[in-house]
Formats: sequence, structure tokens, C-alpha cells
Amino acid sequence: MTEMLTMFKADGSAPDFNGALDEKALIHCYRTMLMVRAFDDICMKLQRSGRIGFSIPNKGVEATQVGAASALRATDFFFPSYRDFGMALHHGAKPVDMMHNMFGNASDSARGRQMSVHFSFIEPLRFFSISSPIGTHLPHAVGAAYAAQALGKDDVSLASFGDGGTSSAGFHSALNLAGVWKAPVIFLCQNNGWAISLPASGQTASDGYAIKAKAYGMPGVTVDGNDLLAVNQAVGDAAKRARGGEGPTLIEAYTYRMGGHSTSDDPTKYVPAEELEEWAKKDPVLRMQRFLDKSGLWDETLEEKLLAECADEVAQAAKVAEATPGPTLETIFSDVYETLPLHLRRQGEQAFELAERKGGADAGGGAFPL
Ligand SMILES: Cc1ncc(C[n+]2csc(CCOP(=O)(O)OP(=O)(O)O)c2C)c(N)n1
Ligand SMILES: [Mg+2]
Repeated sequence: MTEMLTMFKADGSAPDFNGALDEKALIHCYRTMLMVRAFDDICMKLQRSGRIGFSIPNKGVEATQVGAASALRATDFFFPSYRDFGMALHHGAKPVDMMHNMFGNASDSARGRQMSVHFSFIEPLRFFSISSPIGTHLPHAVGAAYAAQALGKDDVSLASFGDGGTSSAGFHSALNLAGVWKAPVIFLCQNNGWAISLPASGQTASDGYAIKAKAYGMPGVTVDGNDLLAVNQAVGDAAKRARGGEGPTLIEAYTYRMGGHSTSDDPTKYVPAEELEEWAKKDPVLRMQRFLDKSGLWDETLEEKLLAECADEVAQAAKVAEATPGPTLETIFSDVYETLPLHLRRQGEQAFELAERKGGADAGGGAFPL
């Protein structure tokens, strides 16, 4: 593994921090991490009580998500993985809008057509719809970056993916093209130890993931993914290079998935308990809290206030989303064509007529088989 960039010292200090985040920004980052945990927590409860079909836990990787987002503009292009709640939240996505997606209701930006956890936010964000097939969004990120470059804009594109994503064809195509075109992209590989039940050690024979950058003619950087300041700096440096016309960077954030792959997974079947215990000591939220405390920015009162705010906001979001009706049958035919072609209009009319005769079309039971 290439040398790992870390900012936090064991005592919580960060003497080498470049000061890119001021006090307000640091607290915002910490609050966003707590919000990710609160959102995770309520989604697990909603799934276990059969009210939503599926969710993806983020525990353990919050510093990578939020640290990366904090180094970018809200108007940069985000091509996220499904384990990136924090990036959207950091730049102003509302828990209630995320919750509409979890329920796949009429207010979901995808109108229930995507799986839950597959958020998309446009205006003011450019947070592209999360793609389930691993690695397919990486070439899209390069395309958006190339377009920005061709239009003379200084937007950068962030492609976020897991250690498992590096085994996809999209990884090779994207890094190869980005290298050749010097496209303003940041490839953020979140090495969280696992790809469902496959350990990172079974994913590649190379010495880590950052080293793969060399083959594509770009710098490869390894960063402590549980250290928000280090991630902020690594992504900030890569963004500066990209905006300056120097091309892409591959960042490997070394982190750990402290929960299951999804709500359909039981990690106790394959994750060694000692491994989890070791990583729990490096919990990114606790390390950030220690830093804020050491810097005189944190106390118990603040903690209680933030925890209560986050818990209230996600509980309220769940209430609103659950009470929002599902998408109407008519939306099957919307959002694709400006003017619906005749054959689809006819199909629609038949479907609506049938639904009326049969007394409506119900959504499925919400069960997801993964
Ligand atoms: C092309 C493709 N192959 C397989 C899958 C099934 N699958 C879903 S998530 C996943 C693991 C991905 O692991 P990683 O990239 O490390 O991301 P993480 O879940 O650890 O964040 C796999 C194999 C898929 N969605 N797409
Ligand atoms: Mg992984």
C-alpha cells in the first residue's frame, strides 16, 4: 500500500491540518455524520418492521463520504455509490427527500422507479442517480468531467465506488479514458474491507488499490478514510489538480464497513468478531468528536443537541414519507418523452381502463429478495 495520509493524532489533535474547513464547516461535517447514523438507524427499524423493503448501512464510512463532499462544491458532479448517504446530506439534501425514496412514493425524485437508497438530486445538487450494477457509473463520471472541460467550466466530477468496484469493466474504461483525456475526475475508491462477503484481500493481487493509478498515468493516493480531515485534504488536493487542468487522481480511502452489506445481509456469518472490534476503536465519528473536543468546539451539551435534532428530523421525515401516497399508475408513462408516442399512449389507456375495472393497481408488498 502507498503511504497513508492521516491527520488525526491519537490525542485528537491535528497539527498538520491545512485549515480548509473553518469552525462552522467542521461542526457541519460532524452533524452530517451524526445525521447519516440517525438515518441509518431509522431505516434499519423501518426495514425490520416491514415498512420499507431495503436499506444500506453506512456505519464506519461516514468520514470518507462527508470528508470527500466537504472538499467539493455542491455544484460539482457527484456519481455516488449506494453507500454515500453523507455526500448528499452534506450538500443540503433533506432527510425527508431521501425518505421519500426509501418509501418509493409519489414525492420520490425517481417516483418509485428505482430501488430504495438509490437517490438522485438535481438542482441545486448534481447528484446522479445511484446505479446498482457495480462500476457502471464510473465512465459516466468521466463523460460529465470531459463535457465540463470541453465547455470551459471548472466543475469536477467525483466517482465514488468500493473495493469491489475496481474489479468491474467500468473501472478500467473510466480510468483509462480519464487518463488519456486528462479529464477533471476524482476516483474515490472506498476500500471498506468487504464486497458483500468477499474480503478486500480476495479482490486483487496488487498491493492495495491506489497503486493501480500508475497504469493509467495518474497519481494514486492512499488516505485514512476514518479521518475526515485527511479525506478532505486528499480530495481537496485532487480537486485542485483537476480544476487546474492536471487531470484525474485515484484516491484509495482505507476504511471499514462496520455493519452488514445491506439489510438483507448477516455479516456475523463471515466477518471475524475481532476484526470488527479493532475497527470499532477507529470509529470515524468518535475520532472527529475527539478532534472537535481537543479544539474546544465540542461538549456534552452540543452532542445532546445534535443527536436530538438528527433523531427528530429523521423521525419526522419517516412520518411524512410514510403518509405520502405511492406514485399513480399514470407516472409509468411520464418523464421519458416530451410527447408520448401513440403506441405508448394506447398502452396507457388500456392499462388505466383495466385498473379502473379491476379496482386499482396496488404496489407490491415491498419485499426485496436480495
Ligand atoms: C455488476 C455487478 N455485479 C455484482 C453485483 C452484486 N453486488 C452488489 S454490491 C456488491 C459488492 C460491492 O462491493 P464494493 O464495491 O466493495 O462496495 P461496498 O458494498 O463494500 O460499499 C456486489 C458484488 C452488482 N450489483 N453489480
Ligand atoms: Mg467494499
